[in-house]
Amino acid sequence: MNEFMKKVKAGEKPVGIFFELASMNAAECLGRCGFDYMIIDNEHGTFEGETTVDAIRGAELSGITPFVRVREISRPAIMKPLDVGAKGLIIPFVERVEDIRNIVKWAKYTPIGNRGYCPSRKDGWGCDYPSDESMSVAMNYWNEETLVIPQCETAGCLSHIEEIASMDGVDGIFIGPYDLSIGLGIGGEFDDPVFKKALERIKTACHKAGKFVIIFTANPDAAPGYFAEGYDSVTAGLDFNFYISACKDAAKRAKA
Ligand code: 3PY
Ligand code: MG
Repeated sequence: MNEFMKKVKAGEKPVGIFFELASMNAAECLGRCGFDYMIIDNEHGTFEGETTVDAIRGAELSGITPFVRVREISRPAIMKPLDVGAKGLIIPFVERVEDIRNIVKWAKYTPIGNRGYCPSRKDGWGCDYPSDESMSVAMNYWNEETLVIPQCETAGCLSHIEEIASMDGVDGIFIGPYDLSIGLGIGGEFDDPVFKKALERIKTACHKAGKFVIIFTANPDAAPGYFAEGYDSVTAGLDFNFYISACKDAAKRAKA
């Protein structure tokens, strides 16, 4: 079973981080910091196909689960990170139920979707199949092993969240608070009751459908509060913020 899913099912409260720095040495360092997963950010970060696969290798080497946030809702943007070894996809800016139908079609093999089949890096170039019994055994294996996690961060997605969360092929939902607040016309006003009600609606929809829900915060100290409220996972920050603040602090202390 997918390592992240295993932890969610065991109630272990996995914590992740966005990986933006795009240095493969940084990927290896991040794997040694205690996070459960890192999200290689193809939306806001500087990654391309080749740098994404190297970051996945770095994550694998240091034992942290590699997720990829895709750049857009298109077949190549969704299929390629899975073929090179991502264990889950975060899909930004979903607005319609139709978007989810396409995402599932491209990310899950038949009978759930219609993902294109080819041996690739994900299965050791065809040498590491979980079973040599049949293609359908392999397809079922990968459908479970690679998670589809659309972001709820638009008013459109929020208005259909009950339907979206219950769709076959959607493993969980990732809340993007920045964009969701903008979409609700209250950018950055995270204490606004409208925003809080939206979060509650998403969490309830996910749990009613038996799906997990992840929330992002830039502040790691907020994570325990989110776990207490019942979120299954928290993505607690962007790597460069920690890098900058630790380096600034080191320089300041050295010059004191
Ligand atoms: C958001 O808050 O909009 C996100 O996508 C988290 O990075
Ligand atoms: Mg966003």
